[in-house]
Amino acid sequence: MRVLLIKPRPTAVQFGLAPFFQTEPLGLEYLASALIAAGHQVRIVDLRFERRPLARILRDYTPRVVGIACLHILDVPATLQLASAIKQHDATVTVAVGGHAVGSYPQALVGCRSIDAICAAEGENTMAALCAAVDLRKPLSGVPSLLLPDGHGGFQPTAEVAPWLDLAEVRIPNRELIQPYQNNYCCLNYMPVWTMETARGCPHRCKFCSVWQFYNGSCRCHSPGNVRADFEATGSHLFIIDDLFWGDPERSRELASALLASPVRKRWILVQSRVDLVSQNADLLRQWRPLARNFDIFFGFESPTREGLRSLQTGADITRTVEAVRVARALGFGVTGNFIIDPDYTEEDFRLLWDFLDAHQLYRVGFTILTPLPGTEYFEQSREKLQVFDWNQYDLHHLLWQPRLPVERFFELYCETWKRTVLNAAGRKKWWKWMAQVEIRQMGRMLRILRRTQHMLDPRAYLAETQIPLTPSPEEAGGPPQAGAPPR
Ligand code: B12
Repeated sequence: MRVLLIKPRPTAVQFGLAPFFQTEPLGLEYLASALIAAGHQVRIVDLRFERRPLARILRDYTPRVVGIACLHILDVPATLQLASAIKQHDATVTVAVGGHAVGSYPQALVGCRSIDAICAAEGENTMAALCAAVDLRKPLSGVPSLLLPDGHGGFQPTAEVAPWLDLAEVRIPNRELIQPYQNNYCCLNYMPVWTMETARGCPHRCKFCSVWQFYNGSCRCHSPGNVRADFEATGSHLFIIDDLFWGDPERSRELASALLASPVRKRWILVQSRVDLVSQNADLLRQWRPLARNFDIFFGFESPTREGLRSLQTGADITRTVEAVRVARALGFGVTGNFIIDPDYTEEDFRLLWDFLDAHQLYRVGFTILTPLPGTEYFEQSREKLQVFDWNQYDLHHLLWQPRLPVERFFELYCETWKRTVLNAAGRKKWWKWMAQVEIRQMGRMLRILRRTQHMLDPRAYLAETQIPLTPSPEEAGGPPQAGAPPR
């Protein structure tokens, strides 16, 4: 049976990581491997880079099932449009939607009548079972871990819940199907970029993060043999997307040994980790370091003050942050990361943050505005104060409620913060230095990326988009939530 898997093009791509991080649809590559092993024909279409119109693809390929990946809540508006376009093209096609955002918060799709099934969990077995049911004309109600239309615009779960997959049994992702798009995948000056997963889940319970909630607190690892095979199947710039790299030091040592036994080395590796893990595991980091010429660690720094960290319940500590930066640099790792800016920030808080950045020379970092992500406990707790429920504004760069400072001033200081980073093409790292880091044929693209990111340093760009009133009356400042809040 023919199955088409689609990565949508999100409608909001101006701010955040989106302008300079464009990476492959890894989840769909895992699904493709599982479906091909089950005997189906599969194609992946990445609409961010596809030139052919969708209608033509559907007409030429005539899939019986179309699966849409909705990884970020930002992808929801495009997912809804796609689902209805597919049904309009051919009402007999089965439309399934899966991915982190809808698995965590399926309520975002309520009211859409063009979706036949939502996958509430990992997709390998579920999508294979769904396709088998369609192929054999059996009802989808027998497929575990799906949400099916209830006939009133809502969705209800199927009777069974699939167990978490044993990742040792999961096939490595199919990288051939995204080959036509590979050259488009990039992380700032690294292009083309590949992504890879060695583990799923995170044991920590940060209240703003949806990962542990999606995986129900589970943490599982791919087998060292499969990780090595995938490491060898990927190119020289590699972003390892695990949410918590080095999370299990013993397993991580075993994995490093497996990879070091391979002749393959990378030009650049990026991993995401926590400051406490890095500050406590210098030996482990030393073991990993030779695997790439440049090796960056992305830290969730969150907040530069102890009070700020406590309020976000990350369990991290600022002295550990400082120590982690020192350890990482001493071992030859590049330090990058993200700070969370609370709309409650005062002028003084911004200044403290800038002092911290200067004191520790942290200029390859980003700043996101504290955003309760649907599917988290924090989202439910924040409902009363949220004034915006337009998913296009959930890119972590929009205000979703009235800040303590006037909106204009908040964005001025927010942009001033961004200007201190290497992204400021007229600041610390001039644009021509970026150019020097890419091959000649990629210079045009690098220039376009850099131009797009300058938007993020301009308060007018944020003010043009914000849905928060600029000069609030006292009632608006503390008023009731907006009408039209999504269902709980
Ligand atoms: C890689 C990644 C990115 C990449 C982009 C990846 C891409 N190709 O789109 C980059 C770095 C660019 C990125 C950017 C952002 N990201 Co991001 N990202 C991730 C990360 C770390 C891994 C995703 C991944 O590849 N997982 C591995 C694959 C195998 O898993 P999967 O995609 O979930 O797929 C499985 C299932 O979901 C399911 N499935 C998937 N698709 C489908 C489809 C069907 C039909 C079915 C049946 C099943 C199914 O089956 C798959 C296999 O089991 C996740 C964290 C996470 N653990 O998910 C955050 C995460 C998704 N990102 C997040 C955020 C907040 C962002 C940013 C807003 C951050 C920022 N600072 O700007 C931006 C937004 C970008 C934008 N504007 O679109 C949040 C999303 C929260 C939310 N609910 O929206 C997450 C969860 C991180 C977090 N800790 O909170 N991100």
